[in-house]
Amino acid sequence: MADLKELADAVVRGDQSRAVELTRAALAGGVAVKSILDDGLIGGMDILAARWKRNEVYIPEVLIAARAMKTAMEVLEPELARAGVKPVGKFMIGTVQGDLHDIGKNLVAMMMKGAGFEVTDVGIDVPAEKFVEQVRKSGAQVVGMSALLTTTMPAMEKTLKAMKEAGVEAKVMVGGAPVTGGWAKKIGADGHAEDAIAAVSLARQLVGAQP
Ligand code: B1M
Repeated sequence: MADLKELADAVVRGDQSRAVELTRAALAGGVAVKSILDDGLIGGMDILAARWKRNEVYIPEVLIAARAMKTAMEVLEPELARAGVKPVGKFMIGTVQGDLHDIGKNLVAMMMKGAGFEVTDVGIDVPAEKFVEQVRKSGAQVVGMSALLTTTMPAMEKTLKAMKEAGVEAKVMVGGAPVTGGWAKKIGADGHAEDAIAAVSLARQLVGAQP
């Protein structure tokens, strides 16, 4: 267990090479893959999420930690598949049509990965039809739409309508600086999240996992 605490610390510090080294060492030492994921990598991201909630860390620190977690995940992923460990859920995210902002979207995607979701990122300026096509392809249970411009918020409504018309059953959540809970309600989305931490809690709720 001590090694996994060190691994979580390496993630929190954003120390990529140490996180990879400790992940490899834990695997070689016979530590269960699921423990490495839950107590080491996700454990580290949970610590960071709590610090972010308390305004003790800034966005760059979160991004750096998420990158360390992602790099270590690459070592772990084949073992997770071999051990039959299932993700918390499947999440898909994109920035809606007409909108090129992706920093917040990327942060949400990284935090979702850090929380154990399988994430499909469909990028920026994503037309409604592509959301529909990709949600089917990815089998996502939750779809996230991001918008940073008031002028692109209507594209969320258009995309949601297209998904409903196509019979897509995935839950839909929305976010981005100008987006509010009231807007989510108005367009018929299943929820709104203020930031990446809230997005993880909401997605967990939407797939019926513990928030
Ligand atoms: Co743009 N831009 N921009 N811009 N830009 C804003 C958004 C703006 C507020 C600046 C301003 O005027 N003060 C303004 C929008 C005004 C409005 O409509 N309300 C604006 C504008 C007008 C424009 C252009 C139109 C400028 C022009 O060309 N005249 C243009 C539009 C281009 C386009 O998209 N078609 C434009 C372009 C750009 C750049 C390309 C230069 C660049 C984007 C680079 C990139 O993303 N790769 C850019 C940037 C960087 C910004 C600001 C400065 C920063 C945005 C950002 O990354 N924030 C921004 C001003 C500002 O916010 N201070 C601005 C950091 C990021 C971590 O936060 O994205 O809010 P944020 O994400 C948060 C939450 O919102 C939430 O979680 C994240 C983490 O906490 N969240 C979600 C986001 N998505 C979520 C999804 C979820 C849940 C939560 O669930 C699915």
